Amino acid sequence: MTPLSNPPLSKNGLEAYWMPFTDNRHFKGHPRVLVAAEGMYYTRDDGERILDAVAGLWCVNAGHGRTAIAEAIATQAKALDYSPAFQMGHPRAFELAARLAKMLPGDLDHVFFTNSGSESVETALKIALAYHLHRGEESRRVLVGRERGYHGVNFGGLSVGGIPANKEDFGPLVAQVDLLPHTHHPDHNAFSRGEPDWGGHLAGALEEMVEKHGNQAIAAIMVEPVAGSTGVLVPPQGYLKHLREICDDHGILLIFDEVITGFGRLGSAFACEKFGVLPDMVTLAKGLTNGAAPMGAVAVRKGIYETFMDAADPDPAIEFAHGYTYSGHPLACAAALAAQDIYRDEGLFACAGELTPYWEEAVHSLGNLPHVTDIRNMGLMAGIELDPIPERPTARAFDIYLRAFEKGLLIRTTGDIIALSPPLIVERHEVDRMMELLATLLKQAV
Ligand code: PXG
Repeated sequence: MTPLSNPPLSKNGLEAYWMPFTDNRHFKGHPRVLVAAEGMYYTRDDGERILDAVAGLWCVNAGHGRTAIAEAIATQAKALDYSPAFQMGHPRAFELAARLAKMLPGDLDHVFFTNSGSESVETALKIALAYHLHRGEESRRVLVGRERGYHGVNFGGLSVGGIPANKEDFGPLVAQVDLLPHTHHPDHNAFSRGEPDWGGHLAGALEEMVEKHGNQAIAAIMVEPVAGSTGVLVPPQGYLKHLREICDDHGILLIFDEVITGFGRLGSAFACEKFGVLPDMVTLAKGLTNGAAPMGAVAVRKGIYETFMDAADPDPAIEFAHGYTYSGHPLACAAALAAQDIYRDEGLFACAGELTPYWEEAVHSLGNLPHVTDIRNMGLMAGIELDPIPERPTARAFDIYLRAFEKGLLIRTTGDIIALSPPLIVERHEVDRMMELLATLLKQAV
């Protein structure tokens, strides 16, 4: 792609934009600006190319600058720019929902559209609460999440999320929430490859929660199959199956937040297939459109959809009082359909699976470098944990992030953990380059 011609940004020109999850004051003194992207690379405003080791923000699974997606968006914009989302439809939204329903396992066969992962999370939590109400179990109001879970930034997702720093300025949040313990215990599972063999029993904490809150109190539990944002925490062997069993025993809905793991990240279309566990709902976003348009989705099992349909008045009545102006936006649907064609035609989910052993060897080759205290991986994801600089948590990893950007590598850091999740088109020589650069940076780390 040809970079657009961009007037250089003056310090003043940076000021008005209040940037999300960004140290605005530092950034505006040391801006990092991207102007183009193609394949595995971004181009910076100084013309230098940057190797993308995080698929943008875990979303550009088919690589950047996919012409077919760009053309699908343009064609759609010319034909039908916007269609009201309520009491009306357009063909692409039905086509995309049917396609996702076909891709998803089991009877996860109805799809509600949103515009982001955060909105998918809110939507799923609201479906869970209303579902129990419609079934006459109105006592089920408790929503369960997990420590170190990330479910976006809206109130429901923050409430079931397990990152204290994201919550502390905004309370009171949703009242009836409880959190399971996280599964990351380096004393037992450091340097695991794939699923750690220690920790499956931690799912049993859900059983204890049922006792604590009462038999018909918990509505749903939401977990990321592999926690992404808090540093790639892979579930211990048997953990997710165990959660499923406890949910079945106690009538609790199991929601997998697959905003990151959906669309091939683990070598299968969805993590629920990879782990052989069928959740009641799946939240999606990011790779749905290859990052090319904002879009999210919630897939629900047939019985959930039918419960809403059966519970509503026979006279004209809206079954679920929820939705967004841009639910199923035509441009987003066009982008998503084109992205799904690419994933299918290029067999990208299988490519990710085939490259996984190579990726695993490559990331674990960094294990003996200075400051590295743990490495874990699954599919094309990896977390590299560093010991923090005393009194300055996050500073060591963030310094590596800044120097990586200078040297032409895009990584992501969270706390003192480096997170990697390259586009699924990544090739071995690019994996090698990522590891060479990271090894050099780790050797020079402060
Ligand atoms: N659920 C999960 C599991 C996520 O990873 C969201 C919900 C929210 O999605 P939206 O589209 O509202 O941002 C996410 C988002 C990072 C990082 O580097 C991760 C996310 C977003 C931005 C950065 O860890 N995940």
